[in-house]
Amino acid sequence: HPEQQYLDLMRRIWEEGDERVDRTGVGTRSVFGAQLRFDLADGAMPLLTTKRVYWKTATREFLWFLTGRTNIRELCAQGVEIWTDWPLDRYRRETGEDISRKDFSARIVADEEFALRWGDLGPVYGKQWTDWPVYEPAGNGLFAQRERGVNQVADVVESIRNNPGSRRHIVEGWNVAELDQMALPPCHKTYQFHVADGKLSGLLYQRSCDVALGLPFNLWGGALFIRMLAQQCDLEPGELVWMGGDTHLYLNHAELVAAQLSRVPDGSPKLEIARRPESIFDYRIEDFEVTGYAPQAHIAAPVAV
Ligand code: UFP
Repeated sequence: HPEQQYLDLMRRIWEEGDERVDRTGVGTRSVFGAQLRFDLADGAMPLLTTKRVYWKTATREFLWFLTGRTNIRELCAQGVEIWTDWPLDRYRRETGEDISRKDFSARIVADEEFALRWGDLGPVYGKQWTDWPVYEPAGNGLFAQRERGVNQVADVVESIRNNPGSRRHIVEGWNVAELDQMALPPCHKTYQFHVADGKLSGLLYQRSCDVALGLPFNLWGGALFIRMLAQQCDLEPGELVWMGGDTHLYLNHAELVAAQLSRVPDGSPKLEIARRPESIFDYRIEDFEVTGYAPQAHIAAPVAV
């Protein structure tokens, strides 16, 4: 079963990983450099069956990236709270107010001004993917920012369509000059695409990976990106190649690891895309349907912020 690769990676990290102090103070076991490969033929997706993964939440997040937005307001309005902890943390630090996450999220949705002030994550994925800033000489020895930046996603659609043999089909999140303005520097930082034999494959390079909580989402996102691009470019989906840099398990995920490693993968969930939208930016959540997904129970575990 393809999911066995994920479980083997989890076991290897837990049993052989180096124990390290990390930014969050929680501590991890970690290996450096890892690879997973998933065949996406016939609608197959790397959607874990040994625990329930909220693929719709991951899809909503992905569609939000494509809007270019970086404020959590649109996510909170859809009940997606995966980014809420970062702005919440900052709000509590700067105001000293001990607001609950639920109340904070509700206020972000209800109050646009509040959202503008407190809900923005800085120039994270969506901004870099669709509007990477460009500076041009302004004629006076100075540089001015061009009104529109580079839309890497639109460009990659064009390059896959018009120049499939290119080795430069890349979408990059790691804008060195803006890292310090981001709530979290990109984890799934580089996507590269490759066309061969009528099939579109994608490689995702993730510099830092929480294998228990992040990776199930990131695999879904990587495969979803390939599926949408393949549909837009009239190609069949090929393979998702995932590569991890610092690939780790948090020490407080022991119960999740034990539970998940005792389970056996079963079934092969498939993703159907109901409609072919006008462009890569026109997908809606209703367009995505997963069939054959009967996962084992969700396993909760604490997120390290
Ligand atoms: N992380 C992921 N995937 C993501 C994401 C975060 O695994 O999509 F946004 C995890 C990796 C790491 C932490 O445990 O979040 C980021 O911390 P750092 O920036 O210190 O690597």
